Amino acid sequence: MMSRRSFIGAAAGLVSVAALSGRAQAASIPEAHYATSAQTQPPLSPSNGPEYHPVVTLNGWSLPWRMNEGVKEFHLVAEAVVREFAPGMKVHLWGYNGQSPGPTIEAVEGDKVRIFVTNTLPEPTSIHWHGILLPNGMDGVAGVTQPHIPPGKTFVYEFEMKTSGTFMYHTHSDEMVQMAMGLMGMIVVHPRDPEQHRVDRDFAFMLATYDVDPGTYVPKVVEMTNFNMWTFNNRVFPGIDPLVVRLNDRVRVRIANLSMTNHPIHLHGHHFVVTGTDGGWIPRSAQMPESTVDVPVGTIRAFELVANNPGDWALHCHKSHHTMNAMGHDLRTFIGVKQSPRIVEAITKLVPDYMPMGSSGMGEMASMHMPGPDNSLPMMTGKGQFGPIEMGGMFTLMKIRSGLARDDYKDPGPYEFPAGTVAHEVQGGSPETLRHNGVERTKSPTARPSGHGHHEHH
Ligand SMILES: [Cu+2]
Repeated sequence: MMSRRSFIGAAAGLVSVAALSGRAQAASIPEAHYATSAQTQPPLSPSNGPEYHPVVTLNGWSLPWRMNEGVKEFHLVAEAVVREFAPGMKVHLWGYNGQSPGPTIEAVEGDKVRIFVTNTLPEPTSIHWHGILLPNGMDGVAGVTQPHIPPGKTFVYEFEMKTSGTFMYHTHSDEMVQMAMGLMGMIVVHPRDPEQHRVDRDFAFMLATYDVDPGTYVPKVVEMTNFNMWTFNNRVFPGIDPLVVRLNDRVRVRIANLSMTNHPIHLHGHHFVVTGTDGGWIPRSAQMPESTVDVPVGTIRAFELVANNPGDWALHCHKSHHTMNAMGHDLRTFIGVKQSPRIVEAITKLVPDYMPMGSSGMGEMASMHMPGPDNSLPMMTGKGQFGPIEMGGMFTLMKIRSGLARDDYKDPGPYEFPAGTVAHEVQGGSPETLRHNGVERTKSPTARPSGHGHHEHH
């Protein structure tokens, strides 16, 4: 009990509905904890039941439970929430217990769980437990395995967490609308033996996408392909917290994809191995070294690395359009096109809000202060210690530092590079000087037939 209480006390933005825990213990439905902020909450160590090493949900939190005669009882409330995607932009979503995605549910292999689901949405819902092996009637497919949960009602699901691994939960009722509104969360089932698959830091987050017109607040739920907000746990850069890691820690990152497309997630400066999916753990003999892992739709990929290279390492989706925020303007490609004042004037007559930009790329936009509509973010933004970062969407940093405490997840600030280790300008490098000094661009020798082609024998 102590560790749960001190966690709740320490974690800003985490509150509990029940005024008296004694009253809640006596009630047949457990209290519903909820979170009021999108900040990453510290790991929630188990207050009872078997020991495990808890995960850290990026810009999220884990749901406390109560133990009732050997069964872990959780309470999810499906409700309308306001989720801040990044400072300056809030989106009206549907979620669970105050946020979207909902809180991570953590349990241990072999745990019996009872999950109460209260529906305060304006329409019926249900929850499917993706990847969990359970009896058919607990699978949450509304109309097929259970009646819909009507607005204002509470249903209960009860099953055993038979296998360890990374799973998720999401609505399985009016799915197109309810998934597009954010009704999803993660489930982490820890091995019974805490030493099995043991890591020092264990991160989890979901991939989701939304179509929110700049200046509006509600995602367009009929959208199928044309999304403009690419999120890690319903946050976009620069609103995504860094993954803070102690030098030489063994690190796991669990990524679940409930968007409409695949996301190749790339980590700089390290090689990792993919160790798990939503089907369980991958045998060592089948693990491949990678530096990018593609996370297909409706799946989970967990990868592990030894963080032996200190620094600020980019962790991002490799689809370059997914590391941008919504475009507030219709942009055409003008790279290499000289835009003289005369041409700009002529175009402006035809297109009054035309902005001359992009003739040498669009990086300059990151430092332009274009007035955007209310509740919108710059397309590319962020400021690093060397200049503008020119990113948005699915982008964050893994910050690897020596000298951190075991449980220190605080942002350590920008990396202090050892002297002489940063790429820098050299003197005499201008094209003119290079020519003057006889450093010419050398044509490589023309390729010749190798001599093995059969036409040689004619
Ligand atoms: Cu992507």
